[in-house]
Amino acid sequence: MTARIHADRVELSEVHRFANRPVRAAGTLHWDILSLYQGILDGLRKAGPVGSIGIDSWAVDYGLLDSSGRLIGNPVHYRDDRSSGVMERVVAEVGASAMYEVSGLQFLPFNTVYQLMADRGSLERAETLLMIPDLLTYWLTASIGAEVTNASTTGLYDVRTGDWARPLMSRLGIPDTIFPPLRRPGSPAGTLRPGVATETGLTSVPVIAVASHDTASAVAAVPAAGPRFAYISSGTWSLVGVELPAPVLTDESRTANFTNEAGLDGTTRYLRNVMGLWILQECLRAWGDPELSGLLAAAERARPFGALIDPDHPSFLPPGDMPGRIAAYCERTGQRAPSGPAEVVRCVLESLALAYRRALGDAVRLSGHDVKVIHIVGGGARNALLCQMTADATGLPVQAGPVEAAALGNALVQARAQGLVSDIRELVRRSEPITAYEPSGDQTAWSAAAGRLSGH
Ligand code: LRH
Repeated sequence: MTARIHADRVELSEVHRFANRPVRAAGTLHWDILSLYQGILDGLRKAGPVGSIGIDSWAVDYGLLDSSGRLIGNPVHYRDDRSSGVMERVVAEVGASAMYEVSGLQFLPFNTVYQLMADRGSLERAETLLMIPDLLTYWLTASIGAEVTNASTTGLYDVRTGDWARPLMSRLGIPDTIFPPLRRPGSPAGTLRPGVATETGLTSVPVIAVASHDTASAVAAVPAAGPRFAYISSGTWSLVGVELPAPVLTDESRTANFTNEAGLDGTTRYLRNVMGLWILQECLRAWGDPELSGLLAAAERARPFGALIDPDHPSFLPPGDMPGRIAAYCERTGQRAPSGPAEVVRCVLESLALAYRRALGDAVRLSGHDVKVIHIVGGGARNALLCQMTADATGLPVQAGPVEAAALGNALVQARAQGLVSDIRELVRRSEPITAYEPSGDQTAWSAAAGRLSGH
């Protein structure tokens, strides 16, 4: 994406889109990192002259470099099952409180820390660990660093001090020497290597550290006008929460499985990972990728509150036969499984809206941060049915958009670092269309459905 900064608005354009297709090889699900890097080089070449570059991506995954700076193996996908059972073992050994009071991180089986514990062999040969955006930055610039918003998803970052959690690393036998110095969003991250400059036609272009965790960039671009908002960064995942000045590290927060990820400018992204549109995407894949708009229209007409699932159930995490897993979940919980795509889609969307309601209720209760409006950003902002259900299920107004929030947050942090922008959210508000949804429909039916779900 390129962003052009005007005096009163930002104009985003897509210059190059490429698929991100994970590859299973010898039983392990990998990211095709070289193909992603090639896509970046192609995109830079097509972009033409730019003032700066910033990279954000999904969190938790990493590459390891050996002593000569070469990548040891292909980064493994967080949906691979190599870390299955590892979290339980590590938590039993170290203690959930001991981990949470340092990292403030939600307990998810794929957090970097558990992946590393499952990757001992590579760890022995590793000199440097780079999270995905840091690895791509290194290939572009030769500069090594760890951007904080993404570092905060490792489980090895201390949210109290804003530094790596070295005592925790030593307790786990993970060498602290592999973790590079931290970089804050807005700080320099090198300039293009001469070879990259030649290949892309871009010379002396600086790379700027942005909020390199895509969710942090998306939250930075939430077009909120005041502090009393919640957000749902809605894509493959739905990241549901509030922005706070400081982390919440209480026992209640830990047992409610809330995360304290680092946000832009020292804020805390206090949120829960809800499984998100992944469940729908995997259903579509299983059905041979039919047109979504037709299915959503059919789902809108389908009977409300048939079967309900808990989207956060671990059986929905790996890729595979999602309609079959939904049916199996329904059977286990004594429900009639939805029959046919329209009913399945209705079940998934209502269940997501209920999971949002639960996460938002928990966020407000645990943080004491009052909420007047929900901002939905990311691809899910296009899904009118889900946006309306979210307003209905929560009883709160929803403001949907922008879809490309992560790209906007990324670009505007670069622009701010160069003195071109002062208030990121204000510029997004001026630039992007927002669709409003008011709560309507039967609130008691949503409350009853929430009660049914909590009984599973
Ligand atoms: C969303 C996301 C999310 C992480 C997950 C691994 O893309 O970065 O915030 O938890 O991917």
